[in-house]
Amino acid sequence: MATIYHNLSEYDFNSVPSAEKMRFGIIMAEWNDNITIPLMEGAVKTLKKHGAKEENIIIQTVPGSFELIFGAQQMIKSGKVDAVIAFGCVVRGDTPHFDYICQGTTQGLAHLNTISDIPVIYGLLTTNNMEQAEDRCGGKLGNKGDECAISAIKMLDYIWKIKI
Ligand code: DLZ
Repeated sequence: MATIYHNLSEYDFNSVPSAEKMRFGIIMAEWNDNITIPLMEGAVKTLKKHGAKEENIIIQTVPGSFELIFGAQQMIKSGKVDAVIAFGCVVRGDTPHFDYICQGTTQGLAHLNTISDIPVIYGLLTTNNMEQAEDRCGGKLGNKGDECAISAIKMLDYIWKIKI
């Protein structure tokens, strides 16, 4: 979580393993794409900064955050990626819809993590307003896309190490 004490883009560069041999799938929701595009761009930039190759980063879109679950599942099934990063942004509205989408998407992505061997990184922003989302996609609290990219690299490194 981003706070005034924690910027989403700050991390210890030297603690991050090389991503040179890693393959990433990024899936992003079209809803609120003023937020999800910067999240995706932040992730791509950070993955490349740590050695990921352009040809090893697949990017796909789905209509809304709720579809991230199915989209991520299909990416896993494709066998073309080692990790999936899912980006969405749900902004609270006047009805309980916000809660259903947030809970459904979160539970769906969590479930994928338990049933497959591929880590699914949680890049869903759930905010009370658009300003809070802007703060977290390259604004004053950094970019959650950066944080997700680092998590993806570290989880793959973790898996590859315990398989040895
Ligand atoms: C319907 C809907 C609403 C109201 N709000 C959002 C949102 O803030 N962010 C988002 O990513 N998607 C939203 N959606 C769309 C749903 O995620 C989904 O695409 C539709 O309910 C169709 O399944």
